[in-house]
Amino acid sequence: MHSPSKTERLWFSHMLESESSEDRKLGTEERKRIHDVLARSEEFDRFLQLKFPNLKRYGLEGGESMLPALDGLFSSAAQAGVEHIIIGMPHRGRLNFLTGLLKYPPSALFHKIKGGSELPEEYGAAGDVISHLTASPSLQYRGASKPVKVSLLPNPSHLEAVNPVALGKTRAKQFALLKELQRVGETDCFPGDRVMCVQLHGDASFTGQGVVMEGLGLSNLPHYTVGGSVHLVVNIGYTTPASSARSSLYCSDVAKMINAPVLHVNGDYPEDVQRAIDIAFKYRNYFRKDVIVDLIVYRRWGHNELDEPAFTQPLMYEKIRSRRSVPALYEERLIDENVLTKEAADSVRAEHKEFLSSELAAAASHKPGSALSIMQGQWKGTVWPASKQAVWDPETGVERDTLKTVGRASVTVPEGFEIHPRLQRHVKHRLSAMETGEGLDWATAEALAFGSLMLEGYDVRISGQDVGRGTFSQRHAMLVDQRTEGVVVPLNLALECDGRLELANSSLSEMGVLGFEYGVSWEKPDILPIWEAQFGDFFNGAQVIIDTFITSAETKWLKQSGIVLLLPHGLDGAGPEHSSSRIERMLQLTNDPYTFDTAAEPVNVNMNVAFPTTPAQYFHLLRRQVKRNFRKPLVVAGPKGLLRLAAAASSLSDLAEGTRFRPVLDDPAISDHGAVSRVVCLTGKLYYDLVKERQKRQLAGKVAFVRVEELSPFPFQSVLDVLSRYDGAKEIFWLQEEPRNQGAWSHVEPRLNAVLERLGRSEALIKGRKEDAVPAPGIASLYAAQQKRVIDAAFDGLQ
Ligand SMILES: Cc1ncc(C[n+]2csc(CCOP(=O)(O)OP(=O)(O)O)c2C)c(N)n1
Repeated sequence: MHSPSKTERLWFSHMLESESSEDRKLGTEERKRIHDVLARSEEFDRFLQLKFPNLKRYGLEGGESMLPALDGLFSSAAQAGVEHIIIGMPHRGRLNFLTGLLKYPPSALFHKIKGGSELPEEYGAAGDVISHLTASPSLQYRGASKPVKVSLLPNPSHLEAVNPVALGKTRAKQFALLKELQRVGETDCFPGDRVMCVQLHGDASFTGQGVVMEGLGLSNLPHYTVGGSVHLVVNIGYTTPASSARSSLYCSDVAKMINAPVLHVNGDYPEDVQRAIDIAFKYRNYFRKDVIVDLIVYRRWGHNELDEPAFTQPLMYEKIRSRRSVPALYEERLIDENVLTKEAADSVRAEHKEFLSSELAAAASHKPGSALSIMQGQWKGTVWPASKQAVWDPETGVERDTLKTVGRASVTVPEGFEIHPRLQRHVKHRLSAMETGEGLDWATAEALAFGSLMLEGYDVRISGQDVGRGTFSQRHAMLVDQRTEGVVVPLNLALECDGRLELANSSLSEMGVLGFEYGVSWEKPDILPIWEAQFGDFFNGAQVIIDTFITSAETKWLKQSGIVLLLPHGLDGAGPEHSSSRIERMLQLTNDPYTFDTAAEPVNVNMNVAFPTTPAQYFHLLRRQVKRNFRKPLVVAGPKGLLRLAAAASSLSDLAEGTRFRPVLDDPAISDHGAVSRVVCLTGKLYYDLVKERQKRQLAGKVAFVRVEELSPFPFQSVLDVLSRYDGAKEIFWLQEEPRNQGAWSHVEPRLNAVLERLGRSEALIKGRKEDAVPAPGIASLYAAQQKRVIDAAFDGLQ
């Protein structure tokens, strides 16, 4: 065994050697249960093969021991007091697991296989393939005082991508439970005691997918631990031989990075498998750390049942084909040992076959349930975003006195706590903004959003690299005592409320951390889960999570999420990779309509994308996330240069009662709209550079800058309302600093033109940089010349 910890090594030797072989023997009932699970799995695979020979079912033949492993794990966990298990798993044996252990009705599966939907039709969902189906039954195990609820999460085809999501959901559930227990004075519960994460893997993906290492890397971090996951690697082999698929001896060797123990067990011996998983569970429960079971099995068919494995592995498959199946071998053993009669074994199989036949007959009349689990339980009270009851634009303003209380609280430290001398300015600035009601910067508005939500009972969690202080040293939501390095989160300390702010400084991961945060968003609606990229440019390491969960979970699985992505964005001479959140890509991922149809509004877009230019707008966006009666992902292209820019500051009155987010901001400097000869539409921080330049060129009143603050859904009506004021304008165009093939233009063009058409105007043009392969150049003089041309374009020809 590989472990640098003597305590753990001793624990294992005690665990393995203290029991005699007699003690280890399973009882008759337990052995019959194993047989039952195996035999039914084999019959299920045979039945599917017979009835649906062209189906890719990713059967479990050869790997059937996965089921007794999971059954044993659930049983051990339930007996130890675990009440909820969250599972992320891939395709292999999923249908066997769903129907064999998770009470998924085979009739529902057959209905789906025959082309039906797994979801109620009235929601217009796109649905997903059979190997991503889910279930969340409550299972009662012998010896357990309570049932255990097992939730198998939906997942995309991208192998391993679901694992951080499962971790995040587990953590959020634990956090909510611990808060609840603290409220009633019960403090003897730790993360993991009642909620457990189980991660299943294939051998090739466990070795090859980087997100596995990212998840393992999170496992022992304070804001990411779940008290240990049990990992089960279903080591069934891969179409490419191991010698070409990995550089390590074992597929599980990646777990050595966190010194997680690995138990290798031969799947031909299901009782050993159950013993291994039981030990793994006990280890996880005792040490509250991750543990791996490497279940060594084989795959009787190819990657799927339509694939011929002998193309590439003829010798191995000659051996495999001569083997008796695992269920058959176990059955023979139990018959030999008089645990089971041949007749009893046959009747287990016959009854299951009969059951499956009756379920197949029932498939034709199967109707997916109309109750959505997402709007039940902790999601009760939310509505479906496409429904008439959905409130898209709630008021998000907050009473001034409350804002002041929060603002002061956000920089309050305990007596004797010594903050860094340079942070005194930060504190003074915030206190004076609260006093005067003016000069609120970005971080202040954010603190006011967080604190006001906490006072209303919401939790806020912000996750990412250095989020406590903020990448640009702007946030300082967590302060450090200069003598002791003790940490305080002033909002948690100074506000008396139920809501908590969790500042989750993360490892240097994007996919793992965003996936984790996304999982948090699935757990409950009364939390604001935020992921901040250090620079927007680095989100692409997490593109899989964005594509396969954030943008598409609602339509694939009817799952809502209020996740917020904060992506610092904007050209400021920082070179190709510190300049762009690739807002064009985010916009391309939305299903925002191209056409202007007021009657169809509000449009249920898959995600909101905004580029706010004032702290107040940011404040309202954050609050809107949880004040809506449904949840929707939000991408915020965040400013870097605006964080402390005096010209961008907001006043308390912009956040006060009666205010809300405004998707379009007209130019506040224009008093006579009819006299304006040019209207420049834009989004983001470029606005402030243009205003400055307009002043310098003394062109006040001649050119107006209209900011589109929300890009998805495109605010057709607001844009129309604003532009119709400029009836004397000779030209209206779009200006952006991003290269022409990037930025918001490709999204804006057809939509802005739809508005201009209503106004009887000709199509809009774009001005700014030309097409480029990079978001920004790295040569300073080149950047400056390009940026000057962008600014000049707003004023060319005006006098
Ligand atoms: C990220 C990703 N890459 C490639 C694939 C295509 N693919 C689907 S299953 C599979 C084999 C996975 O092997 P393993 O993890 O050992 O699981 P097994 O199917 O053998 O049980 C591959 C390559 C995928 N689904 N996801």
